[in-house]
Amino acid sequence: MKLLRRKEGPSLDSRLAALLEAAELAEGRLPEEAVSGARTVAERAGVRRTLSIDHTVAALAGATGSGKSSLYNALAGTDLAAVGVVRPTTSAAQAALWDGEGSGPLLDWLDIPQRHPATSASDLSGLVLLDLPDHDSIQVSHRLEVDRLVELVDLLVWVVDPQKYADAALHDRYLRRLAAHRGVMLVVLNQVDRLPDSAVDRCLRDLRRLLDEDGLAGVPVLAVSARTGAGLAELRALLNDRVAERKSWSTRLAADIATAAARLGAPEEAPAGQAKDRALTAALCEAAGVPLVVEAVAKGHRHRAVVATGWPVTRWIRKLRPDPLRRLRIGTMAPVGGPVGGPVGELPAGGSSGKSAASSGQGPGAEVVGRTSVPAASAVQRARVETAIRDVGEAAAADLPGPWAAAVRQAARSRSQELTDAVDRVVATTSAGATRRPRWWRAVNVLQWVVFAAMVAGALWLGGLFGMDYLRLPQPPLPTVGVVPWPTVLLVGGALAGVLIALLSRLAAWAGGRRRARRTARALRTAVGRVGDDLVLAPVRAELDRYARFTEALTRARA
Ligand SMILES: Nc1nc2c(ncn2[C@@H]2O[C@H](COP(=O)(O)OP(=O)(O)OP(=O)(O)O)[C@@H](O)[C@H]2O)c(=O)[nH]1
Ligand SMILES: [Mg+2]
Repeated sequence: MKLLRRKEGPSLDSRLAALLEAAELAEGRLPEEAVSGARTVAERAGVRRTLSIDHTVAALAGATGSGKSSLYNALAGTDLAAVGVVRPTTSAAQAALWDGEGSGPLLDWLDIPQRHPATSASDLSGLVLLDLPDHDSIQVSHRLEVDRLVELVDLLVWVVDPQKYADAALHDRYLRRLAAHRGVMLVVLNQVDRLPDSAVDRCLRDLRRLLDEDGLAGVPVLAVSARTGAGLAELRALLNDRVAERKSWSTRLAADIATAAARLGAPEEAPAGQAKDRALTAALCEAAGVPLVVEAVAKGHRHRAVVATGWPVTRWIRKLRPDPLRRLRIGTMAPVGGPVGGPVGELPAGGSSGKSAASSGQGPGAEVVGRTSVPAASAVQRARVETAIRDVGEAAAADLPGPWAAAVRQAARSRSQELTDAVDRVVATTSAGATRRPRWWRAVNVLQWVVFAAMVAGALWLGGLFGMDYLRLPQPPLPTVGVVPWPTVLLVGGALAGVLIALLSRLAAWAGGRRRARRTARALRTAVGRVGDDLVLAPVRAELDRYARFTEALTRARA
């Protein structure tokens, strides 16, 4: 017996675990009924396998008056159950035990207090035979008792009689639904002593046809008479085979698992979800005002270049105008733990440092990054984002069964509330680096002031000479460059050089601004794409993954 337990155990074990796993993964996705049904089956199976597996619990079930109690008595060899003319007769299930030692906990679990030892031949050793009330009873309690025990027993023996074997109540409510349990089912046509011999065969053929239609092909059908004892030997032999195999309990549990798994869903390959993230990134970029920011990056760079490297005589005019980038409140608030000149300045040519920007934008260190003043998204832009999110959900849900498709669509939307803030944050942090000042500005600035100083020196020198001439003082000797006196060279040369340096710097700043704008655009697309990935695609992927694990668990549960 121990050997058998080991043989049956692992596969049933893993199938049970798989069923539980599938139920857990389906929680909140599939109808509660199917999920809790699977849990109940798993729980019940778990208990049954810890109880006596040396006993096979077979139940005689059927309509009132079909002769269940008569058959029960005939098999047990003594009149244990009342056989009556008043219908229904049996109101509570009772058990006849063949070698019932150790079956106590099993019968306790089945909640059957009435137990009797059978007195007939002990070749049925290990059989626990139950006489059930009628399944089609006018008494609700009878029907409930039957339904309860039909779920629990190892072997179902349906007792029908020649009048009522085609009853819809039997076929619709029980047999067809239990098609998966055909391996643990027998059908007994009782009261054949009431039929002429020729009618028995016809009746059996008809019953066979009905059972085949119920999906119960292969289920043994026996013609018996509890009254005359005809066919009882065959029935005993059949029961004996099943009891000796001691497999009915595990076959039943396996059928339970298969049925519960089937209620959770059909075995399907989880489709590989493809995500439409391009459109999403584009819509998010538009809504977050990325084109506006990129333009401001270029303009801001030129603005700051003029302030830093322009001709000192006129650069103050530029200072009066606001910085286009700072006007968007970008670069004014640095993320804690990183200099303002962060991401963009350190960008490699590929512009892939959007990651660090995005992560610093979402990390705890970036909390001081306030909202930018980039105008809020227009209704059209918001609608485009929503459409893109919906498309992501639809594309991923395309090949999924209904409830799971709904869960995937919902997953795509689940964090969309966070998008606006998250995207704004990465726009602020990613483009903050665009305010970094190139080193050459400082050198040019120094040069500008040197040239400016020369110009002023020339002017003062000329002014001094002019004053001395005015006061008719003797002129000191005047050094010259060729024929041009030095003060004039300093004044005119200084002015011309200052203007020339300013113009060249402006040219360089124009190119630099364009380059910086391009890099920022790339970094922003990457960073915004990552936000879309985190908040839209990741939940979708998680749900698809859940579905894949679910189908995989379901396949294992059915194996
Ligand atoms: N002729 C004949 N009568 C039978 C046979 N088996 C049972 N009966 C009679 O059918 C009637 C009902 O038998 P029961 O054994 O009480 O039927 P049951 O299925 O237990 O009925 P409930 O307990 O009401 O569900 C009784 O009068 C029996 O004598 C049989 O094989 N042949
Ligand atoms: Mg009865």
